[in-house]
Amino acid sequence: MKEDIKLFNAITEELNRERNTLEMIASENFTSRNVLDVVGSILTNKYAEGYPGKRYYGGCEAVDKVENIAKQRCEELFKADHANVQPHSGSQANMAVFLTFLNPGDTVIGLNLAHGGHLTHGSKVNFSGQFYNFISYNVDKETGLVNFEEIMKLAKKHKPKLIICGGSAYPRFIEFKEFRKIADEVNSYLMADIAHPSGLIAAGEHPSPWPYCDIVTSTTHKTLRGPRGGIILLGNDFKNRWGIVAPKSGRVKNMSELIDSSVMPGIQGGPLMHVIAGKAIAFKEALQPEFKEYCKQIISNAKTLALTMKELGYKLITDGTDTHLILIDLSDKKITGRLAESRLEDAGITTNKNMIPYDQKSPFVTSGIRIGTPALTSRGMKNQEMIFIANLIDKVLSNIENDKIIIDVKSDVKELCSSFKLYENLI
Ligand code: DSN
Repeated sequence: MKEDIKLFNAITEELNRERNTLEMIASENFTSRNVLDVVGSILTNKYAEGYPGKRYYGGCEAVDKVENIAKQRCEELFKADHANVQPHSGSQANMAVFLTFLNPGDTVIGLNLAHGGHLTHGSKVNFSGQFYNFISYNVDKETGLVNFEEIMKLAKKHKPKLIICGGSAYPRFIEFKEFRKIADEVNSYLMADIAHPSGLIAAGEHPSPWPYCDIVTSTTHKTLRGPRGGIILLGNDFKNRWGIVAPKSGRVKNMSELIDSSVMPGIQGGPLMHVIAGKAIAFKEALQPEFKEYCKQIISNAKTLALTMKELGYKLITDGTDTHLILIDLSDKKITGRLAESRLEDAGITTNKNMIPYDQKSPFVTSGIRIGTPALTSRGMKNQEMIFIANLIDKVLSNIENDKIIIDVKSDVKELCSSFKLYENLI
């Protein structure tokens, strides 16, 4: 590897960045060394289109075991009737669910991207918004909370085939039960995209989507702290609620087979067996009692960060958080999200600019930043560090043009990072 000096240097640069800066992007995390090792293993060599015992290639005996281990651990962790561990990403997981439940042009209701939803929940620039008739629901202008009256009205008017709950920048618990009431009222399938809180859900620190949701998708690399990838989970109550009726006419397989065939051959070819092995490790790690403690600390850290930012005079969407993420409204500070992201990065604090609900600015500029605590908590940081970090963030944002202060903050950040070692024996 060291012979490929350009690439080696780029990877080393990234390792140093991860070690010496505060990673506060709410959707990022640091996997364990075991996950890293397995994702870099020889499993990347193997083609294994199909599923264990039913592959289109020879030599799959060992990788069949890997996938079965991952699937069983995933089902145990999330108490699911069936898990598909092959989606390459959360977007692929969502695409496979749409292929299972919908025909092109069918109506779906999902949270507006600008209000905390996700690209694949109907954005016009995404396949979801182009293939299906997505109707977006907004959060309440005053509270920033999902407005169930509005969703009920939209559902009665548009009679969706599928309702989606969950998103990428919603700081509060997803209220699965309330969504179920609406889905029942209009006889719609209910899907939860738990990409952000899945680790918290696995740890019992966020309400469970069961028994309310029919189908659940997630990524594996956010609060769940696994490798980059996706999963699909089928609820135990699906059969009770819907019987054996296949969602799309002419397809009479049971639901688990339908989901599997939507993933492969529906939208993907060969699974990434090295990543599936990494998922298996992450699921096992998440089944340990320490993971529950970790998730409790993620939330406690986020609440401390939120409270301190509020005390420092910042407005938070929904006035706080129940989870790992906080959305800061900078509109009254006369700073754009873009400038805040850039100056915080200069100071060694990595965040992302983010639209706030009813934002007047474009997605490239924005009026907000999103911050989160999963990665810092993985490094071992606790509430005391969160108070210190909130003050550093404020120092940057209150002195946005002052290079001297930004350099001082960068040095404080580096010192803090040096007390919370990351990937010590790597390279
Ligand atoms: N891009 C992810 C996030 O940052 O939340 C969602 O896919």
